[in-house]
Amino acid sequence: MKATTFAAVVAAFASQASAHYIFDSFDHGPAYQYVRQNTNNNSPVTDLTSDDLRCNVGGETGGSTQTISVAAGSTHSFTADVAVYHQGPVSFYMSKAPTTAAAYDGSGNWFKIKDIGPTFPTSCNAAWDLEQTYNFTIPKNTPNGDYLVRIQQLAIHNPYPAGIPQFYIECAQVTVTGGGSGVPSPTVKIPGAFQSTDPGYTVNIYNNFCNYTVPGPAVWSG
Ligand SMILES: *[C@@H]1O[C@H](CO)[C@@H](O)[C@H](O)[C@H]1NC(C)=O
Ligand SMILES: *[C@@H]1O[C@H](CO)[C@@H](O)[C@H](O)[C@H]1NC(C)=O
Ligand SMILES: [Cu+2]
Repeated sequence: MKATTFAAVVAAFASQASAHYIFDSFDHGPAYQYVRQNTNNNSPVTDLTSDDLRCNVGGETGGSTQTISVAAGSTHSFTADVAVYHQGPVSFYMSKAPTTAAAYDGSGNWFKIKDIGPTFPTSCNAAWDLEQTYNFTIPKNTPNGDYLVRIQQLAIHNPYPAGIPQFYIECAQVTVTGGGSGVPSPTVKIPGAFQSTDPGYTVNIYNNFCNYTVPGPAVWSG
């Protein structure tokens, strides 16, 4: 769904009490097959200092989540239960597990592999890519091994500081095969990668909104 209509937003609010969205499916598979299940349902994380920013509340380990093999250079997707309808950027991160993806809590280094920011088809008039499914590609030179792949949609529809940006995040467990000897950089820790002073966090998208910088590190293109 490219454009979210006002009617769709109203319908979404009417149909779910605390209506948000959750990226529960990887490569269009069953919910939570390869995505870690969290315990706050479709609610966002808003605390910039919380470990919950890694893989959502209750997502510290794999539980019954399986790990899927993905070839370096191949394209995969996360799908949400309902299409994203709060404006904001989407980013994808990866972090290598010291042992298995299932056992990893995401406390190590993360690197970013993709950003989807707004476009400005006309000056100071943004278009957001609000979808139910978002694609990403595992960089070709990613070293083989187990990783968490993390999707983050940062909802900034209620501008800071009156509103608080909302992080919609999930982690999938993957084993990268056919990879290379790249050195992913720059790396960040989560929490720590996002500050309440980031322009992409504090911006008011309804007021003189003419450019946008997606929060977090630069993308590693691998
Ligand atoms: C997502 O990936 C699939 C498979 O590679 C491709 O057919 C589709 O066009 C992609 N969608 C977007 C929005 O990039
Ligand atoms: C827009 O660009 C200006 C000038 O480079 C920069 O200072 C500002 O932080 C940017 N705004 C956002 C929301 O990224
Ligand atoms: Cu919401």
